Amino acid sequence: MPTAASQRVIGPKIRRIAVHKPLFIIFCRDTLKRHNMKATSLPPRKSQTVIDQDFDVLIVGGGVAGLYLLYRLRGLGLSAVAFEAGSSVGGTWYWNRYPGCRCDVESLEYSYSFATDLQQEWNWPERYGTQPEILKYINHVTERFSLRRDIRFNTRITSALFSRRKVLWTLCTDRGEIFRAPYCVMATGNLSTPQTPEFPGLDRFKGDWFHTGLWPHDEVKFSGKRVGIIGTGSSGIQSIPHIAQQASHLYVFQRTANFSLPARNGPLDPEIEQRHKSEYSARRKAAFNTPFGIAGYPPPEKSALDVSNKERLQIYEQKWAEGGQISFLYSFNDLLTNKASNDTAAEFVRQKIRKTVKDPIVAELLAPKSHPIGTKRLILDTNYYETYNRNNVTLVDVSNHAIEEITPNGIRTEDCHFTVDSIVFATGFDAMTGAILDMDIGVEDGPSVRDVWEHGPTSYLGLTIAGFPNLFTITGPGSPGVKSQMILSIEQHVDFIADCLQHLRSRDLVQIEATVEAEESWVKHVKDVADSTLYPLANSWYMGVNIPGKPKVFMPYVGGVHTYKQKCDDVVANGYTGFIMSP
Ligand code: N01
Repeated sequence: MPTAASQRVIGPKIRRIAVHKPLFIIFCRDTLKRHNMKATSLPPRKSQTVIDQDFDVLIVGGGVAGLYLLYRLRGLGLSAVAFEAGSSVGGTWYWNRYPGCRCDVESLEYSYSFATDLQQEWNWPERYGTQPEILKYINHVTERFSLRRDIRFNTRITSALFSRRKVLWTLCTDRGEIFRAPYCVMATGNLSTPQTPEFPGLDRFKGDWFHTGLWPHDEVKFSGKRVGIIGTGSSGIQSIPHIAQQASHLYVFQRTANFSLPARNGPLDPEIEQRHKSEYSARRKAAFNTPFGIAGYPPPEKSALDVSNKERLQIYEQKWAEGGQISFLYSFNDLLTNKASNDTAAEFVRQKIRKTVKDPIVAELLAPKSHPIGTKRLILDTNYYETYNRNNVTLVDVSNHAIEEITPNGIRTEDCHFTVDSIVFATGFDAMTGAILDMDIGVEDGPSVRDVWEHGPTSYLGLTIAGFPNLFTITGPGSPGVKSQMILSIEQHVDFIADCLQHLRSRDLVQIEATVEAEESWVKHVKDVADSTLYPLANSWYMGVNIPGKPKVFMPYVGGVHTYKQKCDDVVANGYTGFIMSP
């Protein structure tokens, strides 16, 4: 339960209204019904408990974002509680435990910057952190700053309702509890709703099946087993070489070939680490002046079409040898905006695949042709293409012969049956909006987020949604989050929110809401920027097309971290332009 300190209120204008439990539950249900929200997601009446203590802020999510937000709010003397569906902290790094899971951003970048001692003391063993190593780091941060005590684990938020009259968010949990606070922050992550396609027959499959994004905590052994893996995005491409080493046979079901570059992972050179750490604060600052939020890559000045074939090839070869996706995309200044330039980089990678994979038919199937390179997440791998030279690995092309059903002992495509003992779904996520739309979020006598987002997500800066006061989304759609060094973007959003709450408190204001005009103009800007790039040419999760029925809208802001941060800073410097604040 919250401590006395945590019961402090944020502003003198907020009044706590005692709500009688039965009345409150009726209110909650009826309001949800009015807005056509799913009443079934409310917990059963008899088990519902009003948590009779008020908080200043309710946080949904105990991942990297929720943890830093707890830390910041505590520093401001605000009371907050975070709700986490998992049994511990870590968010994406808690759930994604599949073999080979590691970050595709370098360890020295992918960490918090808010505590100098922390970043100096923590040692990363490898150039790219493994999932266990990153989870260990997140747990370390949690203990170091005593954050665990303000997190309710194994608790999923099912609904959130705002009362304008009371200036109060009311959140219901799947454990039948109700929490209230004037502010609510969705720190729900962008890739936290795993997507398993509805193949007929899965319920009759006699073997084991797993989703990479919901991997068991106990070790999964594939030795001696015939395994089928469906999906060749980042999760599939990272896990395939590892599963292939164990399985008696691995069938890879590929619908779309993806571009992957060698990570060139290895032990972190202590000299590089030391140098990086000695420049940490300058590097972190400089990162905000870059498109992807990572410093150290000089911006390219030339177009891929402005150099000779020989020079272009030399540059690509050098980047290929270095490893890393930003480095590669920084070969030239127009790889993401000019199709002809992009084609040169795409063809370079296709040639590498053809040279690596011995069977020319398999190589051609693995060589991506459906989208410009970099318009889907550019993947980093270790020995991915080499894995197809093993005798125990078969690539099954399901682009023309789709998977029709799961049978009791295997996977049936339109033209063949594959007998397998285990199936791995590396089929991705309902990205960016899935976790938010899984909850019934609404405003009394107003629409729900589901209504407002029916044709695609809308937001002001990816931080707030017009019509939903005192609700914030961390790295939500319309922000550069997923197209950047995620932790940097998370810290920027958390700082924005914490500073905003402090601003309100210092002026005896309690309510903040984005204007419809500001939101419309931002949504248009996000779209215009995306349309000036090649991104919309790919059927990616950025566009929502991986989820049947999801509106096709390009969701992230791709104008770059530098442009975005400047915009946010200007909004604040000009007195929170685009927002209405009220007492
Ligand atoms: O998911 P994905 P992911 N039949 O959506 C296929 C981050 N991440 O979990 O392309 C057959 O990329 C689907 O095929 P298609 C990273 O941002 C980061 O791999 O739709 N196939 C695709 O091949 C990444 O982008 C890291 O035709 C089906 C695959 O499943 C994001 O998470 C590691 C199918 C899904 O690929 C998501 O990556 C892991 C069907 N019915 C993840 N349905 C690192 O930091 C889907 N597919 C390295």
